[in-house]
Amino acid sequence: MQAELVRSSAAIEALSKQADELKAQLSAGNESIKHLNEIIEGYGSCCQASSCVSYGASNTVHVIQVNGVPEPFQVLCNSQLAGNGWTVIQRRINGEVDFYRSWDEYKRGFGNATGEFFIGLERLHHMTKDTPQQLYVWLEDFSNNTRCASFDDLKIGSEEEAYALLSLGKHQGTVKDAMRLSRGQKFTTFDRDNDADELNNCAELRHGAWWYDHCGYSNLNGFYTEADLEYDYANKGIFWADSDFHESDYSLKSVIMMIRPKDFKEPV
Ligand SMILES: [Ca+2]
Repeated sequence: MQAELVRSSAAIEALSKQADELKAQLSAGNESIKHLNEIIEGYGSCCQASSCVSYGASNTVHVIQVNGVPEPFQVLCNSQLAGNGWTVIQRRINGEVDFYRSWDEYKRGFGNATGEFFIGLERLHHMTKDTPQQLYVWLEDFSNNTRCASFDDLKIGSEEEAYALLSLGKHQGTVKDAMRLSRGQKFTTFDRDNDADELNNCAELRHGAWWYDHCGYSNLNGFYTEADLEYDYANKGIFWADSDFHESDYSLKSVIMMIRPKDFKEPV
């Protein structure tokens, strides 16, 4: 009798364990379905959304469709740093992604929208072509000091124009305008030298890719490192030179570049 009871209780325990496992599977399945629905909704609303403005207060990845770009694509939205509606175009946070890349890679874009990435020059051209855009640059050093610079009229040329920085607009913010020499410059990569330095390729000198002049005071696609750059890698790191912040011998910890239509107004 007792043996039977023990057997039964073992059987009940096993059944209850099975039930728990099934419940867990069901819950995981529900989560997957929820996630798939979110993605489908994203693609459904993509055709109205041409930027993060449509997504309001959001800090996640959404799908947008931009005039002139054949396919919808994923973007990271940001409403934490400077209000709603910002579309992130470049992000450095941990050195996971190599930014020393070719013209074709900068043209197409690379990296991961939830991590480090560059959105791509072709998209950037079309995103800034018809709608005047603000650019917001957020910088953080390894002591967690942050600075920002904003510009009120970013415009990137076409590939025929070598994705030149046609316009940047008026500068404001808590850090100097380290892009002042980039105004009007074409984009340069290690395999496409469009800079103003006749002897060198600035992308090689700076281990980056940028709207280099000669080679200029900013290098946000530079080499990611926590090391002191003074000797070996000076001028090759991620820098935004400002004598009141850091010079070109200091490589920053985090960078976010993002854009938003100039005529954006927070809903009342
Ligand atoms: Ca050159």
